[in-house]
Parts: sequence; structure tokens; C-alpha cells
Amino acid sequence: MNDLLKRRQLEQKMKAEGRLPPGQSATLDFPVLHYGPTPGFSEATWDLRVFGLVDQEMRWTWAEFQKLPTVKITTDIHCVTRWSKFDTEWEGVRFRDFMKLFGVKPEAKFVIAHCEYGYTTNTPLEIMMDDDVMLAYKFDGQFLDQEHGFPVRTLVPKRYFWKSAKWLRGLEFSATDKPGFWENAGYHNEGDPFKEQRMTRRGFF
Ligand SMILES: Nc1nc2c(c(=O)[nH]1)N[C@H]1C(S)=C(S)[C@@H](COP(=O)(O)O)O[C@H]1N2
Ligand SMILES: [Mo]
Repeated sequence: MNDLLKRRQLEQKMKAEGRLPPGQSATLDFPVLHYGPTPGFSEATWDLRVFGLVDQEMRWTWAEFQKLPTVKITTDIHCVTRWSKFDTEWEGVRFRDFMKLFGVKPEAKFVIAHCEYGYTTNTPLEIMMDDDVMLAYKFDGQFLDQEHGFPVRTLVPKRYFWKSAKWLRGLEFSATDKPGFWENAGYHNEGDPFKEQRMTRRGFF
């Protein structure tokens, strides 16, 4: 069977199961999308920091981070450029469990992901506490490819994929919302694929 036919059949099935958001088509590949070049990785200098409205600011080296307990999830991902990929398999540290390591102050309402080269994206803390949100470092049983965010990315399946921040270096807990890179460029602040929250206004591009 050719790929186009496979994709159309998958779309029918996912539509019937209520898993195909409006305006999306199925992909069998794993497209790479980001702004700017792919950063390198140096274990000697890499760290992951949490800061802002937390009880204790902390940092992990790559070796330390890999010792944290992980979970595996199978989920669908939806890119605002209209591809959806179904039943993707990820492993990483569940965000809700991760939060217990440093404690989050009650005033914190938003999580801002900070990445290499200054990319940021914002998500309400309430969404980040869902079961399916993780700091992912394996895809399909293998470490992430560099271009897909190695060593660590956030995975926020219930939002368009731009909220899943590649090359993560910091997580900021904030009382106020801080729209990030694409949100400032005109993408919707919430980005729920099932509500088709794609673009809002003209941004800075
Ligand atoms: N650090 C960083 N993360 C990012 C981006 C980016 O430009 N920089 N782009 C986002 C966008 S727009 C998408 S669609 C997804 C794509 O992830 P993928 O390349 O693994 O498919 O990464 C998101 N995370
Ligand atoms: Mo995107």
C-alpha cells in the first residue's frame, strides 16, 4: 500500500476515534521543525536548572538527570503546520513527579521553558501537571536525535507541538504569564489543537 493511502486510512481511523484534530493530516515520518540552527551538546557544560517560584532552586547535570525515575507514554503529537503523528512512544521524567524534587510555591501559575539560543515557550502550570507531560529524553526507545531536542525536551501532548520545547536548559515557575518565541510571533497563547488555536494576531515577523 502506498503512503498516501496509508495516511488517508489512518486519518479515517483517528477521526472515528476522536483523535484527529480539525485541519490536521497524518504523517508517517517525524518532521523536524525549529527556528534557527540545531545546537550542539557538551556534557561538560550542560545543565538543567529550575528557578523562579520554587521552594529550592536546583540544577542537574546530564548524568544526574538520567538517574531520575522515568515513565513511558504513548501519545499523539500535533504540529500547527498541520501534521499529526499518532502513537508516538516517549520516555522521560514525568513533570508532576519532577516538581516534587524542588517544590513549587502556590503563587506559581505558569511554566516557562528556556532553551538553547533563547527559545522560550509558556504553558499554564495546570496543563503541565497532566499525567502525559514529561521531560522527554527517549523517543521510540532511543535517545532523542539531536535535531529532535537531545538531550531533553518538554513533551506537552495536549498542546500544539511548538509548546514541546527542544534543547531544554531551564524551567521557570512564574506567577505571571510570559508569552514565548512563537507566542510573540503571533501563535495562539494556549495552542489547543482540538480548539484549533493556531494563530491570533500578527507578531513580530
Ligand atoms: N528550542 C526549540 N524548541 C522548539 C522549537 C524551536 O524552534 N526551538 N520549535 C517548536 C516547533 S514550532 C515544533 S513544531 C516542534 C518540532 O519538533 P520536532 O522537530 O521534534 O518535530 O519543536 C518545537 N520546539
Ligand atoms: Mo511548529
